[in-house]
Amino acid sequence: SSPESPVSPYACQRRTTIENKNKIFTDALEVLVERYEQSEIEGPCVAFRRAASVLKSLSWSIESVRSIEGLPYVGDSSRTVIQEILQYGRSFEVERILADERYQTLKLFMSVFGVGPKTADKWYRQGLRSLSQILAHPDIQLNRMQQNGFLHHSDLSRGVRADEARAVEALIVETVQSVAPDAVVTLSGGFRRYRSMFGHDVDFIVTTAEAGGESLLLPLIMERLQEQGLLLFQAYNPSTFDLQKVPCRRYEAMDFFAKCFLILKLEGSRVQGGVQGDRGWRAVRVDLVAPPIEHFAFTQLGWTGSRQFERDLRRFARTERNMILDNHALYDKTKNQFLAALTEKDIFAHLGLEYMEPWHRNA
Ligand code: TTP
Ligand code: MN
Ligand code: MN
Ligand code: MN
Repeated sequence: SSPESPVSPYACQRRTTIENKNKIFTDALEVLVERYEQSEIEGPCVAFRRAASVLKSLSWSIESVRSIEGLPYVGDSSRTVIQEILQYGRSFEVERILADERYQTLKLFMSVFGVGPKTADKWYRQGLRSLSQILAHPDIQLNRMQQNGFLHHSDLSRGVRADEARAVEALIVETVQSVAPDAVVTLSGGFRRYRSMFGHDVDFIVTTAEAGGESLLLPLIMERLQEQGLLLFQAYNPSTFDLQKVPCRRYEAMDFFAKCFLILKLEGSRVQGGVQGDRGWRAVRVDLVAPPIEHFAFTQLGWTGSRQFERDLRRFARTERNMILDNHALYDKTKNQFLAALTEKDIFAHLGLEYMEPWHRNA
């Protein structure tokens, strides 16, 4: 796009690579997003997310307020932030948030695996300000996920490099081959979008052509990892999938397929040196989801992200096509029928959208 060409209000109609020409502006807007996410205030959160996403898709850098006129979702609040940055090199509102004790503390608490905005806010209101205060507090009961979040916090908050993600992929592929030779592993999430560095985890879809076989995959994989001493933590949700319940009307669709949230021990030379010195391994967050093969394309589209791309894809389906899209299925409300798909391309075609490569989905 040039400053003159129109920009779609839907991320699924904008090519967004990881090369962001307006990072100084989108970083600022994303601080505002985060601040409202912490307080679970939906309206401004959506507005700033959309504005940041529009700016990420531009092939040009913003150099004047005039150049952002007519861009979708860049409203008064976002424009004020952009204008301040253009004029003073920084936004005062954003600086105030960054310096705010509540913002900093909730950000720290929410950086722990298993801690969301409600728990973080509760701890803050109890007067807690650091991770060590939480661990030392006698009345705080951590669940198993949070205990492991604290235990592996320094590794997990370091993020995952692309070469580490490849090492995890090799491990998962090898594990799946040994327990279910017919099963197929597909990388998804940020690393499929070629988002080069610092994913917070590595995401995979595992499925098999054998009817019903997908329900056995995750327990077998976890068992094998456990035998090898590589499973540091697992939270497993068996499938609650039921065709009667889909497509899901909830805006931010969760999915019902079997999935597990893991912390794995990644061993070997490709491991980044940690703060504990060169112990030869690091902890890595890994997510696995196992849909039945006939739903694979929907799961692949839903788990590749980005989250903003997914939100806009569902909004486009609903608003522009009278269809409901989620991680399981696509339902045409005009024709009153499900639309089947073998590949992501089929889904884009059903929606009347030009296919978008994963590396263009970094909205
Ligand atoms: P994430 O792994 O959270 O995000 P990401 O891979 O884009 O970036 P990073 O890991 O670096 O933070 O989620 C990947 C996609 O999977 C995202 O589009 C949301 C989707 N997802 C679901 O649809 N259902 C789920 O239960 C989960 C956990 C994720
Ligand atoms: Mn991910
Ligand atoms: Mn994430
Ligand atoms: Mn994930």
